[in-house]
Amino acid sequence: MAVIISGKEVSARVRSEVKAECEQLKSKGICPGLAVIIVGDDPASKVYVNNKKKACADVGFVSEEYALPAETTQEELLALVEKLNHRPEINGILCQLPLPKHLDEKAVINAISPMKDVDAFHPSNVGRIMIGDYHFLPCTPAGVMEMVHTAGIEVSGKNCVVIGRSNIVGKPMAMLLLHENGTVTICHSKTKNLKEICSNADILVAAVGKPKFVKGDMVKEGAVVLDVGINRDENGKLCGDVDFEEVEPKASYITPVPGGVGPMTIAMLMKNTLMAAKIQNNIE
Ligand code: L34
Repeated sequence: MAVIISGKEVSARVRSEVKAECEQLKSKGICPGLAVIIVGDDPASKVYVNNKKKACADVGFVSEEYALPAETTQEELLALVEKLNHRPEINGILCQLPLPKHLDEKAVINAISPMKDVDAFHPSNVGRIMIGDYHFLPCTPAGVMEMVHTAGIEVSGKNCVVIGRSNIVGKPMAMLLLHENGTVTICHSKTKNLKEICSNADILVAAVGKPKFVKGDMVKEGAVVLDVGINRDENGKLCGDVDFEEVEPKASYITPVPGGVGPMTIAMLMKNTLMAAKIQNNIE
């Protein structure tokens, strides 16, 4: 029987902290502002962006949504980013990924001013994370770490296994675990004996993007299992990268999907936007 780490509860606490700090900033005449760009009509992206908008309203930020048609050109998108870079009342800029295929994600990420890059996807922010000298952490891995800290889980000296090596989750996730002195292994589609490596993990992070990929026989008794996936199963129901039914009885801690890492991603975005507003107004 595992302890279920509720992303709903932890994110509510983080958001209430952000809200309190936002009130203090407002008393100084500063109101954090976040611009969210979404291109096309991917239904999942729409849900996530809508959740971000609601979170902004909840903590007291101003948010602007730019819902652009799927046919938007690279030039139009870059022009919007450039305009937002220059607006002082906008502290954070986020372009929801994935973008339609004809658009160049890398170029868009590069165009966002690093100080407004609340996703921490810009190469200069990625480099800063690598050397441990950063302002922002990418929202999803930071959200996972926040859950780990809240549950009182010690990372130092533990065998940490991250399945998945994306720039957005897998790679920065491994780096954050390393910063806390975990012994980190990154697994991916070319990894041999994946099952054996996973079975040795004290802390297992699943960021594969495949429904119920992590089965009970891949998990050590008493392991901490952190599920970053959001997929739909054969019945169209939301599920993670972990087969919760099989894994939960073996784990000591586990995060659910939904109500796990997803809400944490949004809470950490609020935290980053608050930080961006403080830095841009020379507070702290
Ligand atoms: N630029 N693109 C950019 N930044 C990000 O941080 C993201 N991500 C990922 C996709 N693209 C991005 C998100 O926002 C994933 N993601 C995200 C955000 C919120 C939720 C899930 C993923 C979320 O709210 N999840 C809910 C369920 C939502 C539902 O009903 O479908 C949950 O409880 O997990």
